[in-house]
Amino acid sequence: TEQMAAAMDNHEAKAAEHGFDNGVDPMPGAVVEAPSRLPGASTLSEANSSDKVGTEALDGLNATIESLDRVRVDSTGRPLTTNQGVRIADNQNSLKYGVRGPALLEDFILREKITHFDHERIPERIVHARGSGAHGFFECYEPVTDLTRAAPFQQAGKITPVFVRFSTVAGERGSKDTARDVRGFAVKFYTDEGNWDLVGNNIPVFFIQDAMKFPDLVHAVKPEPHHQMPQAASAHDTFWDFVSLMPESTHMLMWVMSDRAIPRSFATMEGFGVHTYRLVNAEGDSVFVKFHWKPKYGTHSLVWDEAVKISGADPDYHRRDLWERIESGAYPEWELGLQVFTEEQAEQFSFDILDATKIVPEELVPVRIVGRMVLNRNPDNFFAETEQVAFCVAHVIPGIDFSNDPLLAGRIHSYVDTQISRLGGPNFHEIPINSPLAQVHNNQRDGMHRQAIPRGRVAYEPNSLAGGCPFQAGAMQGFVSVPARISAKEEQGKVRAKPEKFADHYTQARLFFESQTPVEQDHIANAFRFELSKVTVPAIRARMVASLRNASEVLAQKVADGLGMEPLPDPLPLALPNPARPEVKKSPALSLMARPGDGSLRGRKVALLVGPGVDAGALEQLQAALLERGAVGRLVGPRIGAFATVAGGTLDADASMENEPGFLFDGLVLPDGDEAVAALAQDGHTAEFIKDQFRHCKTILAIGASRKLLTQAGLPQSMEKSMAQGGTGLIVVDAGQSAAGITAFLDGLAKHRHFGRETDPPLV
Ligand code: HDD
Repeated sequence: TEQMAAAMDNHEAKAAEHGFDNGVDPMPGAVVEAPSRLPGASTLSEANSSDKVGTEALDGLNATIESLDRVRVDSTGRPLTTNQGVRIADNQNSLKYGVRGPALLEDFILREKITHFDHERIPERIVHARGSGAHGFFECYEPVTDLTRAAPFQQAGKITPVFVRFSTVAGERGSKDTARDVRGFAVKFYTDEGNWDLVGNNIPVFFIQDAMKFPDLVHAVKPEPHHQMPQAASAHDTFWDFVSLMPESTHMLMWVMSDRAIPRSFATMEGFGVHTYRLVNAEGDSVFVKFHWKPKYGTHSLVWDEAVKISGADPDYHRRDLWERIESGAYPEWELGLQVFTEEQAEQFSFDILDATKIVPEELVPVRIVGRMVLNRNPDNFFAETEQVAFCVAHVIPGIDFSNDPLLAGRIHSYVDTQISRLGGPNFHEIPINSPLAQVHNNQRDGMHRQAIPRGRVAYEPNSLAGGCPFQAGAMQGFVSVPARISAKEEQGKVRAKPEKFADHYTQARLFFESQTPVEQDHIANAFRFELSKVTVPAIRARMVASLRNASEVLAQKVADGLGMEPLPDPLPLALPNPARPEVKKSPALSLMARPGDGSLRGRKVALLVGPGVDAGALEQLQAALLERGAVGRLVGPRIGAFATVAGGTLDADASMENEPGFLFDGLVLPDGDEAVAALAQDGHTAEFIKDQFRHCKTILAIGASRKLLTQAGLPQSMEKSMAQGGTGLIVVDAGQSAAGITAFLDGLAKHRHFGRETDPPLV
């Protein structure tokens, strides 16, 4: 019994090491304050449901927090130890024979430290290496039991914890956030019935139709193998060589050349499951479904010139934005929508629902909103959570099933497979961020890094020695695949071929382009122009323009003009000369402008320029007004630090024009105060700051004397006049009218951009 008591004591102390404060003082006199979470990190509902649908979730403990507490380590007040728990007396000096003598091989402390360090990198993801993650929850608005038995959709108010990772595709782990690229949008639902991973993108279609082409696509877009350039960019020969030879990629290219590929924030992009999946209800009836995430804050993007500049000044732009939104309580939020249709409906569509290069237009099948997802907790440790999280398309739960999409089929294999080398073996499901909240019981055994200690001598089934356990759950509780029949027409047996409608490569590319607003169409044309101008082989440029002619003559002509290409090359021959007539010719839902969001300013950043002798009044009012709306107003000076104000007070600038250039802000306020304006006028950064804000169509407010900074920056006088009335986002007011100016500024900021003043090439 004594031995047992000692063992128990030891056990409790062990738990304390991992952050459970059980009152055991590890070092006499040490002050132990071991918070199990970072201060300020938010938590969510204690019970597994919110009180009321649509309200803020309650503070308290959450299922994922508890399960991860098991392994959280907090070293506050603890002595340094080896990995064997041996306390280390000296962490400065290796063990030597005399102070000037040789280091000794027996120094197990040095060797352990260096050995661990030597092995602290793991392979980065083959694609989507650059990413950022967050915890949160999914809340069901209404039971969807008629369509699915999937656990998250069974009751209104049901809360399911999630972990989400956003990513770029092509760049390496340390590459810039604002590359032109697709964004990954991967959601892990820790449901009562096992983990469900919805591994999607911010674009609802894909480049290719068959997984057979995925390695080719990735090899084409990644840095070229001989010199490993360019990093995180599709603007190079091999990418355009490949896609111009693969007309099925044209629809996706339209999306990737649109502003969708340079989002302002992860919080302002849509998410899509891309493939057609199935929902299955308790009776076993199934329907097809497409998953949509609709951002509460609307869809907003950067402009290209801005994205390029941000990648230099803040390569972590999206990561920082996500982190700061969560820390400040401006939680990113999306609604989950389902597009549901039957097999019979699908057979009538002009496109094939197994083709991942096609959408189902929202005008054809409306999106039914069934819940929301809120991200409200930053990870404690990037590596342990965001890097080690393993999303697998094969992770589905009862109530969710696959379609026969051939791209999806390859993905079902690829994700589990890749984790085995990336995370070092088949037990990656035991890494805490990946382990389900649902219990795991099976006869799989051993392998690298096994954590679980299965008891008993039985690791097979059927068995009598363990009473037949673990036992098959049966059709009522277990996962049952939909007994889908291949349609009667398809009795060809094994073939390497595609259905006919897959050969319509252009109808939906045209639909996308023609559904954009003129500004968006211009941006698409300019993006093609930019990317193809980086292609060194003229024949590749010509082939791409030849392909675009099949989607839109207007677009092809614009791109050709931008490339100095004359005459236009003949259109590429069509694989399917007479495609079925599309149901929808214009889909307004495809425009970014269609989703302005809730009109709030949450998560926006505004620069308030200051200098010596600044008039602080309006700036202080603005800062308060912004804060109230969940936005941040930062004082930016010629240098950081305090500046005396006209009224004899001080304003403390926490940013300088050098360390936070203008393009990092969503809006700009220029202050009144003759002396401050004179000081700003002498600093060359000021004109750059204003020009970038102007060029990127952001809201600018100039108060009183600062009007002359606009002139100095070379902003067109004519515009200034026509803009004085507002509407174009450049607001110029006299000192006495600052209250009206503030109101107009906040309204302008809510509109995000003022493309009315955009010109190509830019005026300034
Ligand atoms: Fe993929 C990662 C999304 C096609 C093979 N993919 C990956 C991630 C996302 C997607 C979001 C990152 C997950 C994370 O954050 O860890 N991928 C997509 C979408 C696709 C798609 C929406 C088309 C509809 N992917 C696709 C195909 C294949 C893969 C066709 C292979 C046949 N994808 C992978 C992968 C990755 C991956 C190699 C790399 C790292 C990982 O899986 O975990 O297995």
